[in-house]
Amino acid sequence: MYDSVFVFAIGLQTLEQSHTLKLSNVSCDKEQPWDGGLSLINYINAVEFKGLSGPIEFKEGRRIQFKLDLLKLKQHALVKVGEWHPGAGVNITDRAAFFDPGTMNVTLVVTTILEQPYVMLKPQPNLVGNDRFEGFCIDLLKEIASMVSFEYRIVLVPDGKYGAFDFETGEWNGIVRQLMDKKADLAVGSMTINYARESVIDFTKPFMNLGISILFKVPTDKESAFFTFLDPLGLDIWIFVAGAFFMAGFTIFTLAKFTPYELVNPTPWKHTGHLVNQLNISNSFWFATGTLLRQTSGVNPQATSTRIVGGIWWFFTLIIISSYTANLAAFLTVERMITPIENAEDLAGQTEIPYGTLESGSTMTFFRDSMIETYKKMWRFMENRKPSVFVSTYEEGIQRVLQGNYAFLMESTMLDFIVQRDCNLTQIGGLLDSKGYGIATPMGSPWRDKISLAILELQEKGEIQMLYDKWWKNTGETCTRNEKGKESKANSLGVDNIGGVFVVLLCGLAFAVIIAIFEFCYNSKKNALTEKRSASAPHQSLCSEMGGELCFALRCRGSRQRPALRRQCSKCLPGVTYVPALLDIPPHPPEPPTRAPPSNGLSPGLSPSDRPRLYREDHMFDPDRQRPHPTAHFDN
Ligand code: CWD
Repeated sequence: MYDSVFVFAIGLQTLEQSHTLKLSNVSCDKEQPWDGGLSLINYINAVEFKGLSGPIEFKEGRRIQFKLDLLKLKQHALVKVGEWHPGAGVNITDRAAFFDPGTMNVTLVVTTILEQPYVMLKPQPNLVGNDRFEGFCIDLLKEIASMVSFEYRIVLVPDGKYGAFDFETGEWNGIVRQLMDKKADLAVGSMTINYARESVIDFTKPFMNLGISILFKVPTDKESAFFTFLDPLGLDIWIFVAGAFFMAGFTIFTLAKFTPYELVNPTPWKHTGHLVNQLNISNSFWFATGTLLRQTSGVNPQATSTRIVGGIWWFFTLIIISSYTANLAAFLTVERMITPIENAEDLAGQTEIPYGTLESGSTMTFFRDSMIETYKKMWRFMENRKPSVFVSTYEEGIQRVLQGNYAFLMESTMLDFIVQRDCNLTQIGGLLDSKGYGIATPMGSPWRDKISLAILELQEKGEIQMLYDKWWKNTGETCTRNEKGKESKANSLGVDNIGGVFVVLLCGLAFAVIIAIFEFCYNSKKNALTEKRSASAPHQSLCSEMGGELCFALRCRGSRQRPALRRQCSKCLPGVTYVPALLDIPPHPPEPPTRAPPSNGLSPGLSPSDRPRLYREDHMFDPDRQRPHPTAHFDN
């Protein structure tokens, strides 16, 4: 400035010496230049002298032959670190100086606000200055100050507010106001970076990420435990189990009726000749009931097909009962929370439970400025609710939540800190938004970039995470809540969980039906062959044999005749006892002989001449399972 005024003065003086200076009024509207202007420019261009900024010389109206020094503000002085020439541009002479943080002996005023665990007052009363404070942000500030090299003095914000724009007064308040008025150089705390603030103050890179969430009191009302025993299985599973029970009972009953191998001697110690199908309708369902309830029923299937049904039903009941027992244990031990609200939409959709935020904080402005319909609705509710739902400190918000019937919308980092320490409080739903905390500076502060670099370095080294662990996890008494509590809320088992066992049951029943058909065919064929071989019996075809058997199985009443073998249903009551057909057996069998039994597996005491008769008997009663006593009495 000095040199330029001097150049102007010399030019004007030279002009005055050669011309008589005529001063005239010049109008801004009329584009009429001052007559002496051109001469003055020419005299200025001709000036040459050594000024403060070096030799001064002009060519075509531009200064030539000069250079500018590049200076760096160090602790006590400005140090030259390079030069700039009009033609050559910048020439750095001290590159290291750009990376040297320097040790400027400056003391910055750091404004903050008390908030656990970011900034807290130490309990000792006689502390002064910065020593009065502790917390996550205090440790962070200490680290940053040593990296960026500055001293600091912590002061609390007078109005105890973070800072929000008041539309009525058109003014900012809180920490933001302090920075705007340059009453503080930095603001360290849980200061949320948002658009409105960025337009009046600067923020460093975020050192922590968070979002808004809902703090609510853990409900104490427990659901009536009267019918809790039904809860482990879903309604659909109960219905399917009932269906499976009837299907298994009915299948075993039908197959038992159908298969010829289900007949047993009810008095094994004495051969009366009566064969009984134990699996009548009531016994079949009693068998299914006993198995389902892990008890015995006294009835045991005999045929392969009915045993398959029994086996698959046992497997089914094993899975169902095990699943039920395991889930019942979960239902009885897991604390079941019946929360009236599950998320922000639930809050917005009701008016019974008031909800609010911290006053003059970014959470409040989030709802105030949001364009999302749900949040707009929530803001209208909060704004109009009387008494006010806003709180001036977050502690007040927590107290209101603990008193019940109030939900506090707060920042997740703080919420985590609180719910880890107070088992009566819980988080509802997820995060409503995503943002970060940063260190705030006045607009254009030279400290911002340096602090941002320091924050990035601390983040990469994991030091911020270590500070987080120190202040969130390793301090004070924490609530020993089951960490998995929220997820381990016992849920009723549904088709998705155990539906497969029903499929296995159906497949098993279908397989048993196939086996029963096979048994039926096999037995019919055997009967037909046997009867053909009998000299005294008329010929019986396989089809008629099968028809007869089927008819007998389906109707189970009256009697039917076979040429050589006649079976008759003597009773069609439960526990059907049918008596094998009469063969040509003498009413009084021969006296048992004294000789040893033959090795052919026939009944002892019968002579070889008895063999045809015995053959019939073997045919009637499965030789492997039932052999009538020679004295057996057969119904006719
Ligand atoms: N703040 C807020 O708005 N809500 C909260 O729940 C907490 Cl804990 C703090 C202040 C916010 N961080 C801000 O910078 O305004």
